[in-house]
Amino acid sequence: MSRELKCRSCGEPALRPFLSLGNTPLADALVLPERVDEPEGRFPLDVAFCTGCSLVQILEEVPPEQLFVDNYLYFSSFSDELLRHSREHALGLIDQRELGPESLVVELASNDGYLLRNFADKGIAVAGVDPAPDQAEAAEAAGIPTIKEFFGPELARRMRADLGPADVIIANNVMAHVPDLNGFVEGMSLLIADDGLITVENPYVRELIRHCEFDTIYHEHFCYFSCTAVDALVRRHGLFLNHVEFFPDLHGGTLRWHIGPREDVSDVAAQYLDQERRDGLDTFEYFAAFAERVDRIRAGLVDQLRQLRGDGATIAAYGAAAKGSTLLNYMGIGTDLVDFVVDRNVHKQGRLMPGVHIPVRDTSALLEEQPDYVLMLAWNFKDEILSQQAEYRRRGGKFIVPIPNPEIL
Ligand code: DWN
Repeated sequence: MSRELKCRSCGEPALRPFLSLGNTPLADALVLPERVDEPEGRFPLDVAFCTGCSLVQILEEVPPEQLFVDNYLYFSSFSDELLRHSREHALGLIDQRELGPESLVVELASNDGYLLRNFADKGIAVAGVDPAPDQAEAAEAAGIPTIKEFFGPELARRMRADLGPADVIIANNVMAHVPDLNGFVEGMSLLIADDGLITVENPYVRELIRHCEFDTIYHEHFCYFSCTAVDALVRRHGLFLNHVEFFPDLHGGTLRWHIGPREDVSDVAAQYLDQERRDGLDTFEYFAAFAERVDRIRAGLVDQLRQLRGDGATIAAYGAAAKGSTLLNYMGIGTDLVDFVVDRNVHKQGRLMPGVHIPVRDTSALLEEQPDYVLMLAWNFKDEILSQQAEYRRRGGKFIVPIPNPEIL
């Protein structure tokens, strides 16, 4: 249900909508073929800017149990690039923080243990938190203790009492996914040690706007963060945004915010905050023209696919990604244009894309069927996928990268 227009962070009735992507199905709720005739939930996907604290957020609030517990199919370990990035992050923290057997590292949204295993392999005590049952089970099977609950102040207090304060808390691609944003941050402030470090990674809203990454908007992502919005959010809970790292190629442009209970703001963090003020990320005007740009992409891509199809070309897609679901549904791209989607995630194979019901197959289908074109829905892993599909391309197959402007490779 659409909630009263109050900001999820500061609580002010100061939200100004700037984009509507229509009523869309849940992006990760891939459909079992035998249930294709059952009604699929569709929810408004409208995005607003808070003129009080600069947080960009969607207006609809789908219950997190429906998003992340009932049949959540996302497993982090299906991307080599993400595994490499995570390992580098872990080894860097072990070195910089001089972590050892007496240390405690907690990851919020630990998924299948893809990141914490880098700490556990070094004998460092770890605790994962993830309510998604299948992912938590996979983590436990890999020897990563995982608490199958949503994180908040109450769980933070229990964890601190049972395990002690955390030397490091890692929260990658989760702070954007929590409806109770203040409860989540308060929980981190309760669990972190006085000299501890919290690292939070999320896509950077500046990159979403710059590269028109509208497809990264879906109901799992309640918020889309700038440094300005994160700074206001954490200070409300006695925490400080002390440093920022930028990863331009991860998920379309990701920031890693270094947050702690002691104020020690680096020059880099100060520069990000200052640059955002100069660029206007704390104003509605920065976001006002985005909808128009999104519609231009829609018109261009759909026309291009229709023209290729009309010329007799065969078209498939790569990546049964949540972003792919947003793009296909917003653009109305179905089996009239795309025959099938391929994906390495075995839990997604054999299902149908939400809403448009395009079948998902194993990536081997690209060589079996050799479609003329493949729409790259998981464009954020472009290099990894192009390298992996060198044989398909050698045989003359071409990829269409839809964002920021349709490009044929
Ligand atoms: O925030 C989130 C981001 C981080 O990941 C989650 N809420 C949901 C998820 O969003 P997504 O599904 O858009 O993420 P990905 O990781 O961009 O999806 C990529 C898809 O492509 C996955 O289904 C895995 C698949 N894949 C593949 O088939 N072959 C990925 C790679 C790299 C590959 O080589």
